[in-house]
Amino acid sequence: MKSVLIVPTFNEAENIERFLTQVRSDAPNTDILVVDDNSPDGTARIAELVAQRLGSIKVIKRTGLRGYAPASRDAMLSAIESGYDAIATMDADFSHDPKVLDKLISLVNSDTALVIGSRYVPGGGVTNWPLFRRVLSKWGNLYTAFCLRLKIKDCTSGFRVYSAKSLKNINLDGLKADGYAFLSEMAFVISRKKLGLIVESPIVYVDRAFGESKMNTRIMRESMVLVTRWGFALRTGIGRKHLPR
Ligand SMILES: Nc1nc2c(ncn2[C@@H]2O[C@H](COP(=O)(O)OP(=O)(O)OP(=O)(O)O)[C@@H](O)[C@H]2O)c(=O)[nH]1
Ligand SMILES: [Mg+2]
Repeated sequence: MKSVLIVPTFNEAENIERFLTQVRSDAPNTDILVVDDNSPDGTARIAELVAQRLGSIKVIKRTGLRGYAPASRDAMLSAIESGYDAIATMDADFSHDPKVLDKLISLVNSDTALVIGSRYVPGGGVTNWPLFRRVLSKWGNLYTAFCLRLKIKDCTSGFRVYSAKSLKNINLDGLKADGYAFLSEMAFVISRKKLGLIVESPIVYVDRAFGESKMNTRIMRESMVLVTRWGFALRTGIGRKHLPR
């Protein structure tokens, strides 16, 4: 199975070289697609230098409107076009352990649409996150699963692997989210369209040691608004046109 790892980056100059080197050593058979949003700190340039050294790394340099979601969607379209079978995503800040990537990829088969590296199944967890982030993430996930009627414990984990087969059935350009709500939206669409099994496998999430989080109130608000709107539309039929398809 041909696999690729998408790594969205914004200002990850302190992490990117070590991250790419580590992924290559832990998952040598997986190509890497860095999708950078014109980071002012020169992340893309560093990634290109590492790519020259290690090979099998492509760097997409986006300009214009930045965002986790549009960057991920662009990279997914590029990965589908390149003929990969398994398309993984990970953060560049070492919150996700590169050693687990191969295992998550190995769980993709013809029945599986999405494998989620999950903090909230037995064996999973979060280390050194402040209480506020823990509560926000845990309750955000419970709320999301309730609204969207998903039997998923960790809808918002960015460490995951999609089967290309499932992605090909999604109109990525028609999705609504700009920020991390994209992650819930993808799980929601896969479930609604019955594109295959969604499997959770435990991961331990580690708070970043270098660089800054891009999480902000706008992104949190977007998540809350979209999930609530979709949950409302599911139950009442009002605003069905807002449902992702
Ligand atoms: N291309 C692109 N990547 C982004 C953008 N925002 C965040 N990222 C990347 O997405 C990944 C996750 O972002 P983080 O800032 O770590 O968000 P988080 O993991 O929810 O927050 P922390 O746990 O506090 O680090 C990282 O690799 C970021 O560099 C963006 O606007 N564009
Ligand atoms: Mg992070």
